[in-house]
Amino acid sequence: MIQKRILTMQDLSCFGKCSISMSVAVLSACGHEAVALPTALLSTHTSEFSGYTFLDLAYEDDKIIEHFKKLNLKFDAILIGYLGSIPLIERAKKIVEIFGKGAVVVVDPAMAENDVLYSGFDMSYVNAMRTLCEMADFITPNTSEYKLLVGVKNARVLQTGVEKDGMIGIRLDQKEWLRPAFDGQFYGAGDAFSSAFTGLYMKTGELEKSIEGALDFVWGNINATQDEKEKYWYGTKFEQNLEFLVKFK
Ligand code: PXL
Repeated sequence: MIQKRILTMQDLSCFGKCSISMSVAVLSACGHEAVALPTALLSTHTSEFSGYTFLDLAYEDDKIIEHFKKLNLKFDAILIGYLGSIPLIERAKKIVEIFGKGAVVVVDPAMAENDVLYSGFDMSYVNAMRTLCEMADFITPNTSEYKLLVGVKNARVLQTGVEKDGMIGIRLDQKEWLRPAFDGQFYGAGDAFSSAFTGLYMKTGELEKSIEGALDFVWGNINATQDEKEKYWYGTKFEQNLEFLVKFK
């Protein structure tokens, strides 16, 4: 297998099984070289935790981008996840402008859940996110984010968390892939999907197979977590399921 180099740009939430720490693990399990560009440093993710710290790294990212430019780094894919501020959305757009040519660009517009914007976001964030999404090849909004992004042009839309008759899954155009749904909220499932989809797509080059593989990975993570939901209320037990991605062909 030819190894691909994938830039993953999202926050580092120290505790919480999501974002960049999960993304590096997932992309590596798919066999790729993951280049981690943190957008913000938080003590935890922002869902259900209170008192979390948040350091915006936009100015540091400018210096990192300049250094990457000097090194003439090239990426086969760019995956953009949770950003955290409008200046960070601007940095993500800069990344796509500078390094996006010839790369597959995936944007997970992580900003809302259950029709509520994540803590700290407002409509100006949503509008800025729309302009970033128009620069992507693929976007992976959940149903709440999908509604905020109606009318976005250019990107192909992999809608996550699509629910139907006790089933849940992914929609692309008119096609759906569904699995039995679990009760409750599983944080980081969207992050796992966007990373696994990017990793598997760059591994196989096959769109539908990669969607299905990423969905199976996420479903397996949730299945492994549901019995210990009290203990792992903040994220999913994805680690022992990484093997699925290693073996995926
Ligand atoms: O899982 C999405 C996510 C990523 N990063 C941070 C978050 C969230 C969701 O709440 O708060 C910091």
